[in-house]
Amino acid sequence: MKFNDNFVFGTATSSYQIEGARLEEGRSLSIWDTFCDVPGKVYKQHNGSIACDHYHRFEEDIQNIKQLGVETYRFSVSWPRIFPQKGVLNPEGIAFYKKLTKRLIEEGIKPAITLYHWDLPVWAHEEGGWVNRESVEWFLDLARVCYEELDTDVDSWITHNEPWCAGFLGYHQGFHAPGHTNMDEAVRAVHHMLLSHGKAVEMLKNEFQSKTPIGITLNLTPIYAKTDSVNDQLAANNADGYSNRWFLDPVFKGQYPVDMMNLFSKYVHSYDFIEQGDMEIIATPCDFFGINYYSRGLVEFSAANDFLHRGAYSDYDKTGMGWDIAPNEFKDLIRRLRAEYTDLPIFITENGAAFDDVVENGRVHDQERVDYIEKHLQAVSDLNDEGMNVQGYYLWSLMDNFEWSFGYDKRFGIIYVDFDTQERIWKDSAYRYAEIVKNRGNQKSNTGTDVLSV
Ligand code: IFM
Repeated sequence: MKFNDNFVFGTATSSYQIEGARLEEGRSLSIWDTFCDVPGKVYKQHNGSIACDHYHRFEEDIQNIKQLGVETYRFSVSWPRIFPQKGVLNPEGIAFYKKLTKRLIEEGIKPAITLYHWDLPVWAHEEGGWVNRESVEWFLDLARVCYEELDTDVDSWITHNEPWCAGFLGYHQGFHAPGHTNMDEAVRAVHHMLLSHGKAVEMLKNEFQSKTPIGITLNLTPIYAKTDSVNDQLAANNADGYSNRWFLDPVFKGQYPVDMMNLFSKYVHSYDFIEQGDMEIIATPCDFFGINYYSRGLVEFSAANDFLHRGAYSDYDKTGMGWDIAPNEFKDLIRRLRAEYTDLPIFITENGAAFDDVVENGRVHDQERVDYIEKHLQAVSDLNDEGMNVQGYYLWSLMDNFEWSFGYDKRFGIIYVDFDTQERIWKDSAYRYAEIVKNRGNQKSNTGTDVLSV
C-alpha cells in the first residue's frame, strides 16, 4: 500500500462513547443516558456515565493521538453539554470543546468535529425528538454556537454521523435510543436529520461565509443477493434501498427512491412531512463526503420481513461483531458511489473492527485487527490507484469505548482501556497503524516493529 503526501490519516471517537462526566459542569441527560437505564436495552445495563473518562483525561488522550502520528482527530460534541435545556446555552459545555480543540491544534492535530453523533438531549426527545420538525431549528441552534465558537480552529465539520443508525435503529428497529419501533416515525426522523444537515451546510457557507469544509457521514453497506433468483434480487434491492439509497439519493439527487417510498407506504401514513423546497435543501452541495465502512450485507428473500429481505448465511471470516470482513466489497462500494452518486472528495470517516482482546504481560496482540486494518487500507490505496480520490482515513476507534447496545462488551479501540483503572494500553494495531502513518504505507507488514521500539 502507498499513500501520497496529501492523504490524511486520523482516528475517531464520539462524545457519549468516551466522555463520561454525566452531569458535570452543567451537562443534562441525553436519550442514551435514559435508554441505558431501561432493562434489556444495553448489554448488562452498561452506560456512558464514566466511559473512558475522557472529559477528565483528554490531555492523556491527546498525547496518545500525537504519538500515533495522525494528522487529524475526529470527535463529536455532546449536545446536552452545550444546550442542557431548550434554548439555554451552557458556557462550560462549549468551553470544554474550545479547550480540546485548542490543545489539539497546539499539538499539531487537526480537529474534525461531528455535530451529531446520537446523543440527543432528553429535553428535545420530550418534545418529540427528531420526529418533530422543530428539531431542525434546535439542531441549527447547536450548529450556530459551534460555528461561532469553534469554526476558526476546526479543520472540517461533519453535520451528522450515520443517520441510518440514529433514524432506523433508533425509531424503526428500536435497538438504539430512543428505542421506538415505528417506521412512520423513522422516516420522519430521518427526513428532519437530513433537512437539518442541508440547513447547517447552508448556514456555515452563507451566514458565516466560512471556508471550512463541511460534509455528512453515512454508514454504507454494499448489499449482495444470496442467489441470482428474482426473489433474492428483489431482497437485495430492498435491503440496498433501506440501508443505502434512502440516504444517498436525497443527499446527492434531491429525491427519495420511489421504489422504497412505495414499499414504506405500508407503514408511512403520508409523505406530507416533505415540504416544498426540502429536497433541494437536503441536497445542498457539500465539500466532501464521509463514509463509514465496516462490512458488506448478504441477503435473501423473506416474506416474513416487512421489506422482504433478511440476512443470509455467509462463510466469510467475521469480526467480533459477527460482521463479514469484506475489503473487496469496500472497493465495489466506492466504485459505485463514483459511478452513480458523487465526484466529491471521499473521506473514510470510520473503519475498524471489534475483536475479543486480551491483555498479556501488558501487551495486546490483536493480530486480527492488524490484518483487518491492513486489508482495508490496502483497498483504499488500490482505489486511489484507480483514481477514486479517497483523501483520508479515520480509524475507528482511538480507544475502546461504550459500544452502544453492546456496552463495553465490544472493543473497537486500537488502544485498550481498562475500565476499572482507566489505564490505556497500546494494542499491536496501534503500533502498526503508527508505523503505516509514519511510512505512509510504504513498507511491508511487520506488525509495527520500528514503532514498537520507540
Ligand atoms: O461505535 C460505532 C460508532 O459510534 C458509529 N459507527 C460504528 C461504530 C462501531 O459500531
